[in-house]
Amino acid sequence: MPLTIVRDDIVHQDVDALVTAANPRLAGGGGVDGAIHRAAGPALAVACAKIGYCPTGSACITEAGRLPCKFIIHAVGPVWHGGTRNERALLAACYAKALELAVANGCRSVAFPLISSGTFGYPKGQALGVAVETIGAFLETHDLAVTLVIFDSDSYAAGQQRFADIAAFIDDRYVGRHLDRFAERRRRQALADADFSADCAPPCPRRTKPAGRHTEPGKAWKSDTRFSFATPFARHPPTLDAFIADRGETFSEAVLRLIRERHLTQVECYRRANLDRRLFSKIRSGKNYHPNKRTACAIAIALCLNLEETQDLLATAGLALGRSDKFDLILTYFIVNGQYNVFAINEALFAFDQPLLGA
Ligand code: AR6
Repeated sequence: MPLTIVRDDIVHQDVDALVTAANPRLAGGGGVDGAIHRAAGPALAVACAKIGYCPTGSACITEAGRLPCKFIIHAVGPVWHGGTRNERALLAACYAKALELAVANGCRSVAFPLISSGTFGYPKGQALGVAVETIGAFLETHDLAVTLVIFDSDSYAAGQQRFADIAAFIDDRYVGRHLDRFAERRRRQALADADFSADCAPPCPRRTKPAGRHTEPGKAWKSDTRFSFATPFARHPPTLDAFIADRGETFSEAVLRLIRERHLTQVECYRRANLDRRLFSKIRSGKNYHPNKRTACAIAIALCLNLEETQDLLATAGLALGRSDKFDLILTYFIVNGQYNVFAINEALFAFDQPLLGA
């Protein structure tokens, strides 16, 4: 099930459980804990007092007072001491414990703040990394919708610093594109000239199977999703009905074929894609399902497709990755570097203020 990262106030989240960043005495305080206690009313402090203590690196659960959610999970993160006192492991442990408590209490959805990253001083960029990694690992084996709520612009900027290499990749492409403007114009002109000479050549009845593609024998042009409409027809062109019917593999068919070819289960596929199970079942059962770009790209990531295979899959849905869009460039960056962790990609997309994959 999906992990979503949003910028918001956690008390506005419509979930079964809210996680708060507590201290070991569960005594309430400022930051996100203060906001949750104020919204929940005095009943929350009474429930906390009954428990009395929760060690660092762990979490406990109470009722939610006046808040509309069912539970508040009090997670106690570590105070930052420069990374010398096992802070990373303690932070990961309190996320893991909070997730276990949510599932054990029948929650289907839970929202987290960036624990320890305020009063407790954990560097925000690193805190975000620990949160995404721990929640991502948990979701590989559990069905739970998790929202990570980032409150302040500092956390957001910290995320961007962590992705300096992606920023450079994007800049390079932008700069490259502008510098290459004239070269690109010449290249297009050359292509147009080549097309013109192809049009003058004898008509080609069928396209041949392109090298390295996943096409079934005898169905070469049918599954070649990049069939060019400029390609001349045979001497006897098909009727419009036949032409439309012969449009090749749909997105849903391509996804099911790729899952089989890569020996994945469908559950593995939707979890790796950060997709909701119900959405995936629509793709599976709707032969003509038309995905949006975030969904189609999420599935390409789950299937570990290379760039050409990704473009082929996207093309079955009339989509493509280009060079003029940050979302596309970030996806391209991860694919060409062979990095297929959807949660890490979403962390980067969030840092660059782009829509996330899947969820
Ligand atoms: N919604 C979402 N996130 C928030 C909100 C909010 N309403 N308010 C703050 N944050 P902190 P800690 C972010 O200090 O570092 C308390 O006094 C905030 O920007 O709340 O774990 C407790 O009682 C930051 O990124 O928690 C403890 O004594 C993140 O939440 C101590 O502070 C965590 O900041 C815990 O310190």
